[in-house]
Amino acid sequence: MLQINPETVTPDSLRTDIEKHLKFSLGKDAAHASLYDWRIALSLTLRDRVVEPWFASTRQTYEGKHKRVYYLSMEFLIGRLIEDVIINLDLEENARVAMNALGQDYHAVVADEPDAALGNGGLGRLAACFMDSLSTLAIPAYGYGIRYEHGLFEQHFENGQQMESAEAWLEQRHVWEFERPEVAYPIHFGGHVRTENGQASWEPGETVVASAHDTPTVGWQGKWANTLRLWAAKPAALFDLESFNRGDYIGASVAESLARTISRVLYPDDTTEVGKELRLKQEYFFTAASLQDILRRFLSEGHALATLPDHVAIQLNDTHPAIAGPELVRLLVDVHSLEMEPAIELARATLNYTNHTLLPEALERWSEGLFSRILPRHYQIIQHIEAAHFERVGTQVRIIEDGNVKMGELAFIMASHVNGVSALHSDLVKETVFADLNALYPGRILNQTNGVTPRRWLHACNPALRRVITDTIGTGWQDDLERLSELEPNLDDTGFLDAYDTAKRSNKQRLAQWLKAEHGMSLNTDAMFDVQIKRIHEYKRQHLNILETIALWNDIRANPDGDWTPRVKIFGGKAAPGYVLAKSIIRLINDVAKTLNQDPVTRDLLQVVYPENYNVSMAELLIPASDLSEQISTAGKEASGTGNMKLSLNGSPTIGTLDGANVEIRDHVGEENFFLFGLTASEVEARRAEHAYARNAIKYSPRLSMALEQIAAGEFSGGDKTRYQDVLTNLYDHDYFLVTCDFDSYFDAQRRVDAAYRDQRGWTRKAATNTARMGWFSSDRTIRGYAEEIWNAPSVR
Ligand code: GPU
Repeated sequence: MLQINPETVTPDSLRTDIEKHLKFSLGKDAAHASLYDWRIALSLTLRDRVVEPWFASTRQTYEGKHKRVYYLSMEFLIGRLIEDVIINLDLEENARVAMNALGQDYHAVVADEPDAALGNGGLGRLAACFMDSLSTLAIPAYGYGIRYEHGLFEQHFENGQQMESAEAWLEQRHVWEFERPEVAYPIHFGGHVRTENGQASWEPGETVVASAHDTPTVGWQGKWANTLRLWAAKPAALFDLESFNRGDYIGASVAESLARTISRVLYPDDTTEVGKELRLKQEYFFTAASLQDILRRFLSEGHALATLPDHVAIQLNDTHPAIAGPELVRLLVDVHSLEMEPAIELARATLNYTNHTLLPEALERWSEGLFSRILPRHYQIIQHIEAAHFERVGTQVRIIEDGNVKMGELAFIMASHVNGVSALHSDLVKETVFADLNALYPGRILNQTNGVTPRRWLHACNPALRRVITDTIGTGWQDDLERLSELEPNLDDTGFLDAYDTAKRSNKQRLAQWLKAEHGMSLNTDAMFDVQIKRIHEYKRQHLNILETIALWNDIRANPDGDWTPRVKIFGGKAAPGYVLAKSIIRLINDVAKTLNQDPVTRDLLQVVYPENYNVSMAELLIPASDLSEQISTAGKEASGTGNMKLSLNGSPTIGTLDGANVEIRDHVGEENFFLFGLTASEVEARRAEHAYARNAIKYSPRLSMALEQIAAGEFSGGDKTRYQDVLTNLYDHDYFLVTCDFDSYFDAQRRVDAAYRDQRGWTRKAATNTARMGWFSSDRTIRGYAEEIWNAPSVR
């Protein structure tokens, strides 16, 4: 294990290197340097200090012949990297001093970095937290994904409506990566399969090149660093001169444009299926490149192919890389001449699959026509996999059915272990989507409850609370988060609670200042900050929240001098551009905000704010400032949630349903520190079977009826009675997510929150208890679970 040389990290040495980079890497002198120049110079200075631990880790893995973990994911939602590196190398203070000495504002420099938004939401952010934990735990690992030229779109509001524009993070120099032009693999598509003497060979129609870009991911205290390897698509030959000479000017650039398209843009769909040819090509592109790279590294160490699972564990992040099964078989059979059956078994022993949703619309399936046109050889191999599976279990759960290739079934059958992401979700995976396969392969499905990295989601984003914790229990909790339980004896200590409260207040001030400066919004910082931040989706039920807001507004207006608890409702999140109803919900929130915030009678008691373009960096400001965490999905629909963990950890009790990881959070923090409401997963199923359940719920809830009538009357839409027809029809006639049925229970829970918040000391105690009891939700614990129960890949330490 490498120890960082203390001489390379003093403020003076940092300053010297920043000046050197400014001059020699950027060609600027201090007098003419922009904020951007300073940021790049600081980043390069920091990056230099990651290289040694990175080399040392790689060397140690090779020398010790350690098993490697490969995490294949379409998304890595890493956000800004500068602070990650500063924190993990413990350089915060020295970097600040160095920048000050250079006349620069450290915070402004850090905030200049664009977010790397290479993901949509929870699934992508989980992958980023896992990379942090793998490095902190010194488990040799590679993350493999796509180097999208454009990350998740930027969101703007026009008249309250979501508008999207292309995100362009790579227009600025991406300093953290090292381009590896020598690491490049051909990736084929289309064509046909020729069979001669029983030997199949794939004669592809198109070829692009996958080119590697490596970002080191350094763990806590810089003791270990792994690699995030992202693939960019390049044309196989820059220009087809032969076509050009024949006069086929368009044909001459076809290969080039296909290549440029593949890694061009992240699909902006969260838990909904895409089903587009380009998406299939993206999935195959990065999976095939990663597997060639894995096999090359494995063979270079001189191992026999039969020992692959002893040295390699591959984790598939949802079904997006599920083509890894047939692709690995193809490499073993067509390239390395293994027989089909042992190749299937070897691939299966190496692969594992994580399921992240039960929503039927998210389960990937490809039409046989499309699939066999793009990947004809894989189509054949899947038929072999299906045959081997029938042979083994006798019954027929099919991979190819009704004209579709079903990626969930493929991933399951080709995995050693399948896991869900919370206890409830894993049980439901066994009982619902994979009930048949679970019976045929008992024991294959496991649970690994998600977690979050405490380095970014407490230490880095919440310095005020970090200090209170360290003053109370000392340091060391950052990589041993269960030590937060040592706060427990202080939960009745006035001095501790005062300090905790002061930290929360300063975080609320910090957020208010930022919202004022960046979004022109003014917040009452004495009010409760009630936060719902996540993708906009019917199952997450932002509309339940806004309906309750309208009902509360009505109650306050009816009795303005009542004993109200002032609140600011804060929303953040994007909708998939094609998700019409989610976009209506966004507009409704903005319309309600406009109406309420103008009401002189209520605006100090109830305010609604929805800053546009929610992203990781905004989350880092919102989460520490939150008082109440909204986790209000329809029970059975949220696989886990991870925002729920970040908010609770940062002292924001949850109002929520028994869904996903909420169940386990409530078990840990105690039911008195969690505001539970709503139907359970099994009650949801039963209620849906009842006749006219939504209309009945509306009829018997005067508050809900009134709120819906106000929307219908155009009260929030300048008299326009049709604007929210889609939302209303949905709730009256197709309320699949049971917003109407959970409304009263939610409204009552919110009033319990109001009462609890009025007891300020009692509330601070609840908030602090949440922090003290959330240690189990570190992604370090999650990764230990994967390492022991799935990968059999020990820490090198
Ligand atoms: N999730 Br599938 C996504 O963010 N995107 C997806 O495409 C799929 C799942 C989320 C789940 O909705 C969330 O409950 C979970 O916490 C997260 O994955 C990580 O497991």
